[in-house]
Amino acid sequence: MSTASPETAPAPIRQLVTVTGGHAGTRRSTFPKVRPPGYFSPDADPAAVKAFFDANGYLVLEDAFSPAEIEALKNETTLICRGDRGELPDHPKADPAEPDDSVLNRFLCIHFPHKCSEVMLAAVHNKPTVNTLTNVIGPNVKFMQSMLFIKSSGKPGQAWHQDEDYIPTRDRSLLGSWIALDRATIDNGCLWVMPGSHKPGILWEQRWHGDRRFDCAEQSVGFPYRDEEAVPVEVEAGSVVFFNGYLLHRSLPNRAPAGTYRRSLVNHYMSCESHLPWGKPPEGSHVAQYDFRDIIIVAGRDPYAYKGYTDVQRPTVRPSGQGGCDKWGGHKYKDELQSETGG
Ligand SMILES: O=C(O)CCC(=O)C(=O)O
Repeated sequence: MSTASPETAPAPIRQLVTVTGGHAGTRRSTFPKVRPPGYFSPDADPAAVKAFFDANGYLVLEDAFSPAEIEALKNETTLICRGDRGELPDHPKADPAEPDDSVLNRFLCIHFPHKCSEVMLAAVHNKPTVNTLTNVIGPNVKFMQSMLFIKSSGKPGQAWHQDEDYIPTRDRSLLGSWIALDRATIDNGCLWVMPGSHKPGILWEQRWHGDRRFDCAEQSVGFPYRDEEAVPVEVEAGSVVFFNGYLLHRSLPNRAPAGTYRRSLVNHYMSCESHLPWGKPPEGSHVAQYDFRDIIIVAGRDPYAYKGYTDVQRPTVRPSGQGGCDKWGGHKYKDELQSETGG
């Protein structure tokens, strides 16, 4: 029996945004019908998978997540953005009457969604993913961070960069696992990779780009590869793109029709054997001893288990660059500088 009076009647059930992503139902001509090299199914020969990854620094695992799992992750994305999994910094909980599209449009990327969502946390342990991780990294694998990209139409991409610039390992074992929640295409801002660029083991200089196609993070410069050598990694929802932490990669803006998204969940892993000197070492401790311990073991054993584990990271919202990059150093875009100097 309902006890709701007209004054206390519950808000109407909201329609969660789950089916508007990518180009569902409108396969674009750019999408590879015949897959390029580097696309594997979960039952592919592990030796072939590892050989491709070692040579190129990336690979695609198709059908790693079921359609039901992807639906659950998209639902959860909407709930996180609305503040229904805990209020996000500087983003008050959305009014129940506000449409999902309007809420999702406020976000480019949310860091550490696994800290507020059981569904996001479960994705960290996805079986085909863990099988691939143990194949290419080794038997002992730990996880340390997640990022949830919403990237609605019109949102910027990320300029060329290498993830080990942000999350340093001591054995070059960092690996990103980029889970497509929507079909990712050139139009809606898929990943682009520079095949083989992980091999020299060099972290290239980073500089502010001043380019409105990209968000506030800096871009790598000075490397001996041309943009024309880059490969777009177009994938279906449910596929995972794995890439080495030294691989140069970028994404371009989402130029797909308004009201669509290029959602992806990116989880980062590395070998358990390496310390993780990530962030500022505690007062008085040397970086050589520093080992960040807010981690999850996803395979094998942790030789540093005796140190224990922490739970310190919380969800944060990454600035999109729209409205300026003040929080990331007050950088100005090229066109702003030109208009200031009258150029
Ligand atoms: O998803 C994107 O647009 C960029 C992701 C990326 O660059 C990363 O995860 O390092």
